[in-house]
Amino acid sequence: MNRRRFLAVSAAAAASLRSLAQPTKPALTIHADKPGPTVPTNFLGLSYETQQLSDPTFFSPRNTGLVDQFRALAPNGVLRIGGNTSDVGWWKPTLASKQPPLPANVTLRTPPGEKSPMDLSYAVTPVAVTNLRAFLDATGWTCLYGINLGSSTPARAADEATFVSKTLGDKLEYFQLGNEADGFASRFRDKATWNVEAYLDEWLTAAKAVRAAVPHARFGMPDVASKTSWFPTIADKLGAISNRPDIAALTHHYYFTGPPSNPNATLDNLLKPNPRVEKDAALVHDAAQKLHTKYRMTEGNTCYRGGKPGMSDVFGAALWAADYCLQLASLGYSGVNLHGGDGQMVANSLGGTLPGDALVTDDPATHPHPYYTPIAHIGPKYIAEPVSFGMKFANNFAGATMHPIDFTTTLNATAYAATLATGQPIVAIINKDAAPLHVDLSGYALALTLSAPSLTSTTVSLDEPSANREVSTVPPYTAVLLRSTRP
Ligand code: BDP
Repeated sequence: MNRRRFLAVSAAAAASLRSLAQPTKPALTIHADKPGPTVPTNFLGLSYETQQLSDPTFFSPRNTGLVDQFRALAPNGVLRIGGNTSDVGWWKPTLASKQPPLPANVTLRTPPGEKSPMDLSYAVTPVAVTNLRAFLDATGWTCLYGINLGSSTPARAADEATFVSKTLGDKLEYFQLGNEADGFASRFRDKATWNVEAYLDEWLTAAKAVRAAVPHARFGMPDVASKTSWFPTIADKLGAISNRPDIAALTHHYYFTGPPSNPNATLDNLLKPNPRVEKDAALVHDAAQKLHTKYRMTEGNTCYRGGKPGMSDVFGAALWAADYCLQLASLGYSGVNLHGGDGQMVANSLGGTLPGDALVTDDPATHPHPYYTPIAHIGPKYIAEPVSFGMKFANNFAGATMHPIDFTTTLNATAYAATLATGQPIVAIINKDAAPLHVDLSGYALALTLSAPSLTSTTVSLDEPSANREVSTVPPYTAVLLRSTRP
């Protein structure tokens, strides 16, 4: 079965889920004879601001609390380094190096209420990259490395790429040049002339400079914030260039909603079926096919501008993350990176503040910063936040081959089916409804339950059952993983 057909079947399954012709009994049919996409073993990832590298002790094997959390989340995930701060960092190859002036193509703008982007600039040093390599070795993870395109030059990008490539070696999956270039007109470029063609010109010049210095360099691009409408043009224009730089993946971002003050940023909306996900998937899938490459969701989360307290940092976000990651897997994505990190770094990516702080009624210091981060840094400790439990649940599909399903229920629930590399069939059922979901799936036993005392709970459980048992009911607001008991 080709991917297009798989997407069509998935879309049909989603449509039937919302169907008004509601049957009395939910029905789940797994098309086990139809292999869909295989989920890469390094499907799961995290996204951090490049500015984390301004502190070389952060991504370091000595930062054992962080190392432990990465390892607990996934044995071989992908750390994406980028975000808004990647376009204001500068490469400082030696202690004596001075910050270079802004290149002539930059029209600096400061979004209202923010600090000027260049007031937030910082240096990336060789020691930070060397420590990053050791951190990747300690965690078993690899890296997508973001380099400044917004306020730098191709020659500087090539210099940094040379050191990064040499130092990270096979821990480097690929480079990304520029973060969310579809938004450059609000900070770095002339509004009148900035568009997908202008971006491609600049990107190609920088990517070719990097390739001249690092001949085997590979790239993820365009890393757009929201203009997935750029994909058809990118596929056409790059497709016509025979010696184009090696594109390892087409990449885009996705935040469910934002900013935190948006009244639509609610748990109720977060958990509803979301047609945007399939729309973006169809665009990136078609473009990737034309360029014979993969596609990855390299940065996203529940609510942009740092997340929303009470939505991004509670159990509802865990159910969202489990469902979203598995939906992307079923749609053929090669991976997903949810954004987070240290509060100050994400605040800097937003001009200096986290607007979610204004919505907190108790001491903001007791909350994770940013509010959506999968791994929080509170005091000296690194803490697994609800969203990371949903990711971990989804990661049980790493290495598996997805199957199309027909799932019909009157409730707000989703299901995903796959065959593990070992040949064992698995099914995830995510009940996002306030009512219990009755299931009739003989030959499957409970393997894992993702649950919490309530949707707004800040503590989450991911439990293995003590005894082998079939499941006839998925409780309200609960996700279960089932494994086939048939040999
Ligand atoms: C994205 C930026 C990232 C921000 C995030 C946010 O790439 O740097 O931290 O939004 O708004 O657009 O939370």
